[in-house]
Amino acid sequence: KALNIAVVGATGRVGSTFIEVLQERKFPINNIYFFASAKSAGKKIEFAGKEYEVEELTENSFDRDLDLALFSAGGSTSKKFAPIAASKGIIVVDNSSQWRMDKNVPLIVPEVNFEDIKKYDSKIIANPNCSTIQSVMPLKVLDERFKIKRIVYSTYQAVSGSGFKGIKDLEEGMKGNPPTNYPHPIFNNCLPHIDEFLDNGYTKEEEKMINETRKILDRDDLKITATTVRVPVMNSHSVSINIEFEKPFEMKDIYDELSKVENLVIVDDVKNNQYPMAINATGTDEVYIGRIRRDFSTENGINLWDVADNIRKGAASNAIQIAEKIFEIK
Ligand code: 11C
Repeated sequence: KALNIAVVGATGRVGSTFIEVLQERKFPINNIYFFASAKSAGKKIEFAGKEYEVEELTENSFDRDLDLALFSAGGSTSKKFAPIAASKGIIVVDNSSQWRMDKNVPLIVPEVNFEDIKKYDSKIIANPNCSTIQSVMPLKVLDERFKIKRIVYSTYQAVSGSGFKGIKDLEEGMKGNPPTNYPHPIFNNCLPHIDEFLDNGYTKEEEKMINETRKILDRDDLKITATTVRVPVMNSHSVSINIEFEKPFEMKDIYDELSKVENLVIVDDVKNNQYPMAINATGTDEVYIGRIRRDFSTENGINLWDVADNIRKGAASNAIQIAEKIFEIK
């Protein structure tokens, strides 16, 4: 059945990728509507060879025959409007951080924990943070087999994670102009600072990675720490993941488990300089892992390097994959 869809935040960085990915994946659409703030209302969007006008999002926007709303317009918009859409029976897949840790809302990466959706009675489904999505892809199978004891995340995150304003700071920085989004230049620099600082010294991005990983793996007790860093890369996040297990393992078993995960691609041939890189991940929906090796500093540990397109698998594509599974498309 073809669906009636709303795209909320249609003119943003993720919104424009929703539009691309829906077309690429030939998502079955009957009617589609595009919403944004008053500032962007009236802009034109081309979709499947037809021109559409962006409408201002209001409380009445969902008073029409809709099956699905894809939201990526920030937390406060999702807070106000996602419950309005849900109250009208519309499935909302929300890319903001607003509902992720709500105990009544599932937080889903389809290849990892889609079945969790059945544990909730919620029309709102939360899409995790980009760096979390790509990081949990290899973790679930390893946790099931060897039981994870502790995780150390160190991220190398692209400027597209900050939307068009982050991209602009890097582009302008390359021309010698000062930043207007980040507190310091991002060109020729690394900023150990993503999102706001909390009183405990961590950033919100680090807190999201810790809390969301625990929820997706269903391991409230899991020890996790994270340092998240903005690097001068246009697109695709990279994450160094150090994992300690309760149980001993052979490296071959680690590879065997990882090779079972759908859409997780192992690129690990160091003799030929082959490992995952941001420039190769960009424009794809897979998550790439490599540099998989034993951590000799501890009893049962490994390190790996994990790369994905943060706007596609980290946001738009993951949300659309969730919708495909809910509506049993493909
Ligand atoms: C970044 N991870 O790269 C952020 C962007 O909670 O959805 C996504 C923020 C979020 O800056």
